[in-house]
Parts: sequence; C-alpha cells; structure tokens
Amino acid sequence: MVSQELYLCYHGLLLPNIAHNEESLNFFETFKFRDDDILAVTYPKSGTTWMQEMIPLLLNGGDLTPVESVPNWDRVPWLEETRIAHVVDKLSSPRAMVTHMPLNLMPPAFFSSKAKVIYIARNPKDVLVSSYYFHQMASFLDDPGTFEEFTDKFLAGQVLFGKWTEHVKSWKNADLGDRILYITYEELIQDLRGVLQRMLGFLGRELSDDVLNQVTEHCLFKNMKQNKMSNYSLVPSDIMDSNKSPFLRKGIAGDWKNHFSPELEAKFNAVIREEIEGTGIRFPWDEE
Ligand code: PPS
Repeated sequence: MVSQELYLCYHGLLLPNIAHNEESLNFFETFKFRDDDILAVTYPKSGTTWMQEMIPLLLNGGDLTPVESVPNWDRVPWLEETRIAHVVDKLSSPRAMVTHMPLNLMPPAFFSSKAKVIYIARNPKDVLVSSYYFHQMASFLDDPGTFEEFTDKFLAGQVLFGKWTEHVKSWKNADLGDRILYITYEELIQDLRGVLQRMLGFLGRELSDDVLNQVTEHCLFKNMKQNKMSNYSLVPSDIMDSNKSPFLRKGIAGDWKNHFSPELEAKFNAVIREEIEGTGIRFPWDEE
C-alpha cells in the first residue's frame, strides 16, 4: 500500500504530492511548446540532474554562471512540477526543461511542435538501486522496505512514474524523426565528452575544444557533487537527508552488482525481458 498523503495518482502513475498537484498537471497538459524548446526526458534516477547541468552549458557557450547561481529545479524545470509556473517566464530562449512523463501522456501541443527531445535511458537495475536509496533519504517518499520488497514494487510499477518498461517503450517507439536523440547514462559515464559533442551536434551548437573540455570537467560527478546548485544541499534535511544517502550518491554504472543476489537478478531479468520482448528495443546492458 502506498500512502495517499504522499502521492497522487495521475493516469495510473504515482507522483509525489510535494512537487505535483492538480494545478501543475493542468499547466503541463496545456503547456504552450515553442519550436525551439528542448526537453530532456528521463524515467526517474536515469540522469535528469546531469542533463540540468549539461544542457544550459551547451546552449550558453559554456558560461558557468547559471549552473553556479540557479538551483537545477529552476534552471531546467520539470514540465509537470509546481515550480515551473513560477519560473517559465524567466527562462531564456531556447528554453530547456525536463520531464519524467511517458510519451503517451505528453500534451497534444508537444506533438504539433518541433520541440527537440533528448531521451536518457539507464540500466533499470541501477535505476532501482538509485531509487532505493532516494526513498531512504527523501521524507516525501514511502519507506522502500527491504531491497527485495522494493524490487517487487518496481517490477509492478508501484513506484514513481510507473513501470520502467512502459516509459522506455513509449519513448523508444516515438515517431519523432530527427527531433529526438537517444543516449544512455552508461555512455555518459564511459565517454562524457563524446556524448556532449553528440548533443552539441543535435542542438546545432558548437564549442571550442577548450570550452568543451571545461564543460566536460564541470559535469564530472566529483565536481557536480560540490555544486550546491545541483546537489540538493539547498533542500532542508527534514525533506532530503543527505546523511542517510546523498542525492548525488555514487554516480557509477553497475552498482546493482553490489545489491542483487543471483536469484533476484534472474527474476528481475525475466520480468523485464518479457515486457520488452517483441519491441526490438536493445540496450548495451542486455548483454551483461
Ligand atoms: S531524479 O530524482 O529523477 O531527478 O534523479 P536523476 O538526477 O535522474 O538521477 C540521479 C542519479 O544520477 C546520478 N548523477 C550522476 N552520475 C554521474 N555523473 C554525474 N555528473 C551525475 N549527476 C547525477 C546520481 O548520482 C544518481 O545516481 P546514483 O546511482 O544514485 O548515484
């Protein structure tokens, strides 16, 4: 059972009350997209905060001022959260925003716009681990229980924004042509500079080698972890307690190996495989 005090249910998806309400969801549904808008789309814990750091730097020629002076949630706001109504008019063009919504819940105006999308996927086993610790540190989320119990909830989609497989299937099957760029968290870990370069090409921007090197350095986990505008240290500890687990926790690929028993891994893989089967969707981690 999940507490109604903590969550609201939106088209079957659980969203935390702390950041969503009827008004914010109405704002989302009637959002007026512009053709030059840029959206980073993620299932939770897949690299959202990383995108909120990278995209402004790629768009503004590597100027660190916004990422060092504006909190990530106001700098690149969530389309569906309450904050956006307060900051949307202050966003400079092209506007960069994030969303955790699956494609089927995107508002009609999104489909008739030319807004660009960067979709970031992450190994669902690492998503689960990251989310498990997030539930321990965030007082606005329910107690995750044991790791095994939380795994069952994750596989059943009784977690924020529903099933990982539904999210991935919706966006990977999106008929958006060259409006969408697909990247993975694991590619960012392996070759951050290379992916930043791909993102630049997609956004139609250029940076000198030196500036790209500086942006890459700034976006490394160890450096972003120190940025109080991005590490959630501005949030009071009774809401997010970094002593229990920091928001920027480990920042690696493969931490799931420290958490899954062979039995749990087999069960997890079987469920995910069955739900992805027949879609043609393949990820690098499928081979692990
Ligand atoms: S949320 O709550 O949905 O906005 O979370 P999200 O930002 O999508 O995901 C949080 C995880 O992303 C990791 N992260 C990074 N990893 C590597 N390098 C950088 N720069 C970086 N920035 C954020 C963050 O540490 C969380 O993953 P875990 O595995 O918990 O460390």
